[in-house]
Amino acid sequence: MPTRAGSQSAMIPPLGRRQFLAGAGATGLSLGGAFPTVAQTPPKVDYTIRIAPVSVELAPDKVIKTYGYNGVVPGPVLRLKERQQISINIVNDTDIDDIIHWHGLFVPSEVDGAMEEGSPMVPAHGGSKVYTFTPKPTGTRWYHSHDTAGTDLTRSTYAGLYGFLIVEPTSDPGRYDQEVLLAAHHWEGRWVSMQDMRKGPPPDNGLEVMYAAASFNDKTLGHGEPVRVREGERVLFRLLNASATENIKLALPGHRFMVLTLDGNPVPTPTTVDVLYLAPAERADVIVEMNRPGVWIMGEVDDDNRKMGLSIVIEYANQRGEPQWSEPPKATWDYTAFGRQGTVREPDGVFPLTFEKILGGRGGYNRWTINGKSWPTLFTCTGTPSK
Ligand SMILES: [Cu+2]
Repeated sequence: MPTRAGSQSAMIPPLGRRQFLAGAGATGLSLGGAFPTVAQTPPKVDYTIRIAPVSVELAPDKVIKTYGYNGVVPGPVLRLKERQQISINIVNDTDIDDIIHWHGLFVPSEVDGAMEEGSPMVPAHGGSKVYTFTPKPTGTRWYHSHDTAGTDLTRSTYAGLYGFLIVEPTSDPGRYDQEVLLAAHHWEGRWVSMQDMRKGPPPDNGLEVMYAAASFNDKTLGHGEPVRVREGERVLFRLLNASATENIKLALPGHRFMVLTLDGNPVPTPTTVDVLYLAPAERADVIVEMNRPGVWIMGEVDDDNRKMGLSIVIEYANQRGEPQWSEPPKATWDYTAFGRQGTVREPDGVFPLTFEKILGGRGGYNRWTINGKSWPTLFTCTGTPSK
């Protein structure tokens, strides 16, 4: 599976307006024009996304049976133009109702792809829905299933139901030599009692999810094409943590990440880091200056996660040998490093939010609350309103 930009977008069959008009024209012709035809103008559809079962070969001995978009995992890269309206037809060829959420876009709730906000589900067994919206703001966004998985670790974001959605600005200086898209994901989740496996969790901790495999895009280390680079290149990595539950920490030995955007939005202070932290759903656009020729492993800092497959080979031109990994410098993650310097205005109001994990006991499920309540029970935010 290609990791390069653009290579996946070629796989999307855009169903253009012209094709529809051509079809309509042919129908009109066969009727001979003798009857006033009832013009059933089909909506203009720019893309069709089909939700269906798919097999993902992470490695020859690791084939995952899951669900995906248009037969590929991640789904096709959607490159949309800023402020240009598009229509996306979603077809659901699975046996449960599903829905696609456009993560990070400012769009009306009927087309946002969140059922609790009022977007309709796409019915199972071949149902379809056309979502029309104008994408904004620009940047690295993504799309994913917004179905509720509950305790089923094969559904929604546990499955291969995610893809990049990039809103391109009308003008882009593009100060990089190549662009690489990497979506991290964890596979084959199962519920376990952590306290039975290692020390640490309290004895009455509920079940937690553990995974058997992880990947960048659809491959584990060494089973896909390496990212091929040349000395002196500036490579733009668009990184997405599409794992359902896991935080990830990424490094490329001997190289540093210049963070330009977080969650698709330009950071006020672009900052260079050795290790990049991404929580589920987070994204970062980073530039890496390729100035350490060799064959390297870019991947999870945590050994177990990296060995489970969350890594990829970075290969300089004319370099051979086993891919090298080395421990990155110790680093902490601090969002304020990318923020605006200077003093922060006093807040207009203060609303304390208390997040709690309620232990489920061995074999039970943990719960989480904000101010003592769990969704969909609403809580009243009490605090100091504006002065
Ligand atoms: Cu989301």
